[in-house]
Amino acid sequence: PQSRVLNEALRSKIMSAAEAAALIPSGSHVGMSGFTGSGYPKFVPVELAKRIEEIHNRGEPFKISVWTGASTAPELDGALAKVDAIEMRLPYQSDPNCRKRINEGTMDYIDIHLSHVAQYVWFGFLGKLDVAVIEVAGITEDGHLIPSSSIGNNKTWLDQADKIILEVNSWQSLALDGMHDIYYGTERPPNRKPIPMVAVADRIGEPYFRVDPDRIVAIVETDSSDRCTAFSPPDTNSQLIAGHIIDFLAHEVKAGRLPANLLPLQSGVGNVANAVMAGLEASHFENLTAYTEVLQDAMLSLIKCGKLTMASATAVSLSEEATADFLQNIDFYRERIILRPQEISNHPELIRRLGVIAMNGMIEADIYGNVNSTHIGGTAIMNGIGGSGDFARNAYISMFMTPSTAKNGAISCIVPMVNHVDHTEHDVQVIVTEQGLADLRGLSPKNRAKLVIEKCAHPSFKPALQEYFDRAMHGTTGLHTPHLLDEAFSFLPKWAAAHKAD
Ligand code: 0RQ
Repeated sequence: PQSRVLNEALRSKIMSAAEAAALIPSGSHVGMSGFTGSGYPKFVPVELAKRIEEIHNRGEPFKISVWTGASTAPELDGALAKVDAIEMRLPYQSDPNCRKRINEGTMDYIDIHLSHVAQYVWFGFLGKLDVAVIEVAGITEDGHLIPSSSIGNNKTWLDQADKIILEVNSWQSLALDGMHDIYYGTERPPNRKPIPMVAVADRIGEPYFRVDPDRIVAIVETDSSDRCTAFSPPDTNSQLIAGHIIDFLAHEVKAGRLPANLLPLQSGVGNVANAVMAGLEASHFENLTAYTEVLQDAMLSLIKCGKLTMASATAVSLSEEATADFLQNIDFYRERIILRPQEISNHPELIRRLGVIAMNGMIEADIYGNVNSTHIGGTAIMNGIGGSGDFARNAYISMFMTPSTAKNGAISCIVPMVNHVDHTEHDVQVIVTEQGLADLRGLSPKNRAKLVIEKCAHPSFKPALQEYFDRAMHGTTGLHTPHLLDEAFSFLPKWAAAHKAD
């Protein structure tokens, strides 16, 4: 196949993945591409893991810090975590090997709002970025980079890194060209200007990444598919959650608080979020738009059937089946999808201005509306906050959803007090489980508690939660947010026992 490195001068930098991996020294901060299993480098991290394992086998230390857009795949997080190559990881992961290392204490992890990452690097808060390893779909004759299936923090990594390694992946469609919108107008305070976007469809940037050719130290040609994780078909609980959300949205339209075609939708990661989008396809809503970070299968299907007219995201993260459809009909989708840097897809200014309706998954919520999206048992990380906080705090309406129980009904996902807080009661307006939907807007803490217990708790935990709340009403001095602090984390024996069993 013909090389996708069209720039003459850059061709001389083509080398093998092993040669490129050898250019990454121990102790480096390495910014890699990748967002929710798409657009991550697929060869260099694997070769780097091999090299690090050999070095470890000789008894010598070698670790790097890995910064990305969001989660990646077995070839990146998996390969490096397995050989204990990561000193520090940020800002999001969902890999089983990474998770294990973090929870056993052999890898450090900083869980950061996804919109903050790029600016933290520009501010110098995270130290110097030494190396960037970025997957692209091609290099143009004049040396510009055609982004691949995710953008994430790539613009910042390319601008900031001392050394740049590019993976040019011919699996990625060259017809992606034109789908991206890279905004180069972000400045540091005090020189920041308003971001000139007032509608989801606005293009405010350029189709390509600019890059300083002198800092490119290696180009590796690859041909390998994205992670393409399959979604499970919506189960009963997800369908019920979707149903409650759709009824709520219809009610908001009737009440005059939302236009008939709603406002731009944001949908989080995972099966439940995907099911809600699938539910919208069967609903009466039309002319919808999305301002989100990840475009999953059900959203693609909403575009295909014409219900979703425009979607902005930072990554397309599709199953194999949906990927085939995406690639086959890419000219159609290119007119309807814009991929942006994550600092723009998740920007508080834009989320607030556009009036985004945010829908994110959670691990648990408490009766007062605080949400835990990241921790199991208060101490172990699951994935990370991702973009949920960027959207929740700035949304027009912010919803969190979960089945009412986990682990085959042993654990209640509605608890007296969350054992880790990601989204405070101030950022959470609607809580949804398969049992029902609690609209917490305009309610005091005590009225929120009554509604969350009534609408969202599973019947097998409802009496215990109600009893906790009733006793708290008489057992504390502060009746603004009544709690029994010595019982708040362990009042349900089943819940406590199941956590211990984990
Ligand atoms: O674990 O598979 O081992 O049983 O948590 O739970 O029900 O499969 O839910 O896939 O929707 O994920 C919050 C993790 C939900 C996700 C979270 C266990 C449960 C299972 C997953 P098992 P489900 P989902 C934009 C938005 C943060 C990032 C975000 C997430 C596993 O939505 O990572 O929102 N969100 N980003 O058994 C013990 C409980 C539990 C529990 C669930 N109460 N106690 N275990 N589980 N509840 C996208 C990006 O930022 C990229």
